[in-house]
Amino acid sequence: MQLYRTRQGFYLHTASTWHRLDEEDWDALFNRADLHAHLAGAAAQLTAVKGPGPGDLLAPIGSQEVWAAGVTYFRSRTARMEESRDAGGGSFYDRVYEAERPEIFFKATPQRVARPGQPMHLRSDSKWMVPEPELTLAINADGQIIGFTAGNDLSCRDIEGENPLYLPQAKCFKLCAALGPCLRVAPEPPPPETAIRLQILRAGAPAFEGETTLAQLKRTPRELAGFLYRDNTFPAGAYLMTGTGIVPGDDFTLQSGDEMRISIDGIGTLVNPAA
Ligand code: DO4
Ligand code: MG
Repeated sequence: MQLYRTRQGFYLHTASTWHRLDEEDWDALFNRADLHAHLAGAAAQLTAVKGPGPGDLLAPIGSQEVWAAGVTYFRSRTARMEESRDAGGGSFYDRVYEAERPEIFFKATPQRVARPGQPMHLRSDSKWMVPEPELTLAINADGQIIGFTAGNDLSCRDIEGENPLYLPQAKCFKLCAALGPCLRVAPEPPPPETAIRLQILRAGAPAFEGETTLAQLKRTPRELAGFLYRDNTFPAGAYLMTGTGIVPGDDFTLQSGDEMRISIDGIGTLVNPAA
């Protein structure tokens, strides 16, 4: 079932029917121990309503921090090795792809997260930026994965390629992340055949299209969530992007006005312009 946060409150979409929930506290809902059963009960009791419009959607986030895993797909490993070759960073990426400990980095506070449709920021000091379409785990305060959403880990390839120590600047800036369009509440991870697609439109025409599946993800959602929560606390829960398996060719960079479209089976399509 899909949980939507909107300007009018929280909506549940299940079996082609929309319901409007009574609650108003996203963090409390996100951290309910019985979330799945609670929403199933609400869907059985509440009357059907008209669903929200695309302009009403907010990012499915309250006080959760957003973190991200990296180099979890072979394609990402190869792209990072190429972009950092001149800086001597090449072997870091190869090693972290094979290592037991994954790369995990801080991505965004909630105020840096764009809602569906909201322009994401192109850094003034970067000439090589790409969207990264990532399955994103919703993890409650107890460390349980409660669901999934689509995430855009907007990134500056030139800044991270110049020196791996610049990663926080390449990754974390105003409106550097987007989440949505909904939180798919599900106790089990999506199946390996789940497709992740990225389309970038320029003046309405495709400028890039790519696709991968979760079968290409080298690590399990539980493994990544376990590393994030190891020796750490998240009182409101957290989101964890699981890495990108789609990287446009080295000659591609985003331009202002481009439309980034990230689709994940079972979640929907997250659309954000670049500005
Ligand atoms: O190490 C650089 C970033 C990796 C990343 O964001 C990804 O693989 O998705
Ligand atoms: Mg990424």
